[in-house]
Amino acid sequence: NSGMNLVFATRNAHKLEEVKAILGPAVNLLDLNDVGFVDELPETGNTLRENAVEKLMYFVNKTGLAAFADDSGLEINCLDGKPGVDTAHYSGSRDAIANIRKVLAELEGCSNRSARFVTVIACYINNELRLFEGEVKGEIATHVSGTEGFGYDPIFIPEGYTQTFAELPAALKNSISHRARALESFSKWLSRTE
Ligand code: ITT
Repeated sequence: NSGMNLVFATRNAHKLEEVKAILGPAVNLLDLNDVGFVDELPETGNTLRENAVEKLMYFVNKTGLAAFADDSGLEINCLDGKPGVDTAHYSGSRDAIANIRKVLAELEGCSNRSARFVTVIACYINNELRLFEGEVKGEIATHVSGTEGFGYDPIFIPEGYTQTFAELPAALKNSISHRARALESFSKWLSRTE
């Protein structure tokens, strides 16, 4: 490969697995363990963009290494865009089942179940900070189905499909997801800068 080492600053093993599958061998991807980074990444912002930059720059300022971070969220129209920045711990914990239960309870009585997943990738390479975004529109199911993926995948039905991300094959999710779309722009930009 190109030999460019790039750290993915995340503690989420599912994200790491997806990003590895999507980027493939074009990028020499390292994770936080590979570089011995143990600090927690701060996320105190009010937007996904702020949080992506905050996580990334905390890592970059401490290590000086080229890196990127992913901040993602689920935005549900009938909940005015919630859970949004609170997606990871909407129920007060990071427990996916509890988070899903809270969303389903709040959506009782909503006839419009439309939503979107958003990913913001922030990267810092060659002293340059860049942001890339991706989204996938869809609907929140009325109940949980499937075992693939992670987080809210068992209740998210992407537009054009009838099954949730947790029922669809991982390779399909990785070709249409918010994360795939953001990584598509990111890797295009990468191939031009190398
Ligand atoms: P890092 O900050 O360490 O990367 P995190 O899990 O805290 O990991 P976020 O702050 O971006 O990441 O939280 C995003 C949450 O959104 C995540 O914990 C999941 O609950 C959910 N999420 C993100 N991407 C998802 C996906 O592809 N499918 C289902 N749920 C997803």
